[in-house]
Amino acid sequence: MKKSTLSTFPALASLSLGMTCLMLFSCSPKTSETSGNPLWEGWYADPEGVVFGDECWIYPTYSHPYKEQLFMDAFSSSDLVHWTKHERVLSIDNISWLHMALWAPSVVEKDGTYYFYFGANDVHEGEIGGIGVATADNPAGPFKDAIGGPLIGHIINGAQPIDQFVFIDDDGERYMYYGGWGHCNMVRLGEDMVSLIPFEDGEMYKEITPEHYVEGPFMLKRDGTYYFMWSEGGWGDGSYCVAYAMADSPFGPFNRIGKILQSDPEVGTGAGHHSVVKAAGKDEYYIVYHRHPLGATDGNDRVVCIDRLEFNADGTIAPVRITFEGVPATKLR
Ligand code: FUB
Repeated sequence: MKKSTLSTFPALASLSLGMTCLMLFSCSPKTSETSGNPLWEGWYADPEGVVFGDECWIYPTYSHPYKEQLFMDAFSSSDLVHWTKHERVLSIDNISWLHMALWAPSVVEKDGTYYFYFGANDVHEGEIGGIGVATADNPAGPFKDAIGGPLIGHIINGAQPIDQFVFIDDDGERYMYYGGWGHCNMVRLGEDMVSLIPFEDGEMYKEITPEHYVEGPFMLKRDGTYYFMWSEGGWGDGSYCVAYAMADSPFGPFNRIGKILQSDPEVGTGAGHHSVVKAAGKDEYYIVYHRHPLGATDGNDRVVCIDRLEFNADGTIAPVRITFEGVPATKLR
């Protein structure tokens, strides 16, 4: 796997980034003080931000036609401003049943192993595909298929098996929320992280779909409250956005409170499919998401951005202000 430092891009790359900015009228060059948005050059979407050690890692979908989505790159940073690209951390080379549409990673570390969950093949019932899992001994991979086929390969409760998010609760319980086509299920992962085990009531799949849910679930726990978030609208246009619910349990009920992330006609459109990272020891959160630059013409013209996620005094989430500046240099550990 190759590695390149984006902050030392050669002149040609800067020129091409400048041209792209000029054409799309909607990105701001990185300064040493702020990250700028988008965070780096290229079409990427569905970013999963996660903190490993003292670095923030972002694993996005390669946002190109389905047939070209056969690998994933990752990006790491120790200050949210300077990013290093890690090429092809997961690819068709190590997943025999992948043939297109590699989507929306979720990556967690447990006992020194990194587990990379992904959606593959835009699967329909009767086809091979769905949610898979690959492992590596470091966050840059290369990640290799852990079970030789999908972990979830069927349509259960109407949910396409894509867009998984893995959440480890404070008591060590491991849950996966997933689902496209307007339905969201949760499952329980075994201690091995590569198998499903029943819930205490014997169920394997629980449907927890909130009102207006489309895809892209994400869970954040803060001060004992479970903040469940998801994407609504259509990912290819400006209707895409993120809404949330608050609950006392990882099982919900998840009653929709309202939108927190959406288009800003002055900045970008279709902001959605996000994740959240937290600064250690501080009540400080950052939302990582994709949006279409102003002037974008194709649904896959999606770029990865970061902005602050803030809470109101009553614990609800304040609407996110999407920016060209991004966030200031920050140590997450
Ligand atoms: O990038 C592919 C798909 O687009 C994701 O799985 C959806 O959530 C949407 O963002």
